[in-house]
Amino acid sequence: FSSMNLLAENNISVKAPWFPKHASELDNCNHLMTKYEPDLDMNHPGFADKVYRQRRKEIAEIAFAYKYGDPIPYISYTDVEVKTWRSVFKTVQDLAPKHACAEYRAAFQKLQDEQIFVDHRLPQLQEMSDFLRKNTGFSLRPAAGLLTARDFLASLAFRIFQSTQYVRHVNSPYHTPEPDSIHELLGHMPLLADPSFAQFSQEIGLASLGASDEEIEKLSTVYWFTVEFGLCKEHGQIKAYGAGLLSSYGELLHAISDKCEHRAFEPASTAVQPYQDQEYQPIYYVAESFEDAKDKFRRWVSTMSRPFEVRFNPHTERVEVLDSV
Ligand code: NLE
Ligand code: FE2
Repeated sequence: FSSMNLLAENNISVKAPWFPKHASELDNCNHLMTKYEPDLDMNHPGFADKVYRQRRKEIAEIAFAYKYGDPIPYISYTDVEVKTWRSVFKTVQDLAPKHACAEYRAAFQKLQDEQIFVDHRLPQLQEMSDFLRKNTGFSLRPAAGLLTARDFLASLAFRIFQSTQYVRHVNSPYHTPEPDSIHELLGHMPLLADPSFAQFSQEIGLASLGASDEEIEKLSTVYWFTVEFGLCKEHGQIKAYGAGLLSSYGELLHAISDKCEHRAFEPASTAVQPYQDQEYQPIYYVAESFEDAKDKFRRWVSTMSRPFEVRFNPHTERVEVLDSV
């Protein structure tokens, strides 16, 4: 970095949108999208269920009150919530050996060995956070719901994953359009424990810091088609690594069927592919491997217009901004 200088905090030559420089500043990155809320959306399976809506409020309050450094509050899940967990957990246990990528299968096994993944209770976010920290340095903070792309991606730069803590409605266990703790736990957590995948996730996050709205849109689209709905090759076969597939029995089977289109992952074209988040995806992108996805992603990110570079210092949990011109 000899040709680069640390930028002063108020350097006027850089007109980038505000972004967090330290993990504690993620306390300001919790803006929600108002989509699919059980209170607002008549099609939400919880819309007519007062008890469910009250429960969602209670758990959301925990996330709103959370501050950097706090232990993640323990949730005592109800019998209905545990029943929902168990039915999804069983389908993943059945399908993952055949259809999930090797990195997922390995971490899933580890989580079972450590008794974090068992069918009779939901893992707590704090124990999951401890598990991730040991494996890849990722950790969790509770989120009240679907966050804006800018806030969500920023946290990844710090190897922090903002995770919901409420459970989907018992009437729709096998697919939900909104994130919930079952999606986070079964979909995201195993891969965040894989070093190569963790690195890829953090790189998307770092690329998002101070990016323009247009670039955020592209990065979140790449995130959507990789981290959420990605497929990859393994010994000539197509396997799932996307969290939205691994937490949804319905969509996983759809994604590997001939009812959808498979395209090769190319960041430049993937980034501009429109998508919807209500129903199963009609198009999935297939990566050769995480290593290959990272290489392609790095090459593509280097064509972005941001006039500075960032690097994460894990000792201080601080993002350092480097002038690259
Ligand atoms: N469709 C996923 C599931 O049912 O688990 C959730 C996707 C969240 C983006
Ligand atoms: Fe997700």
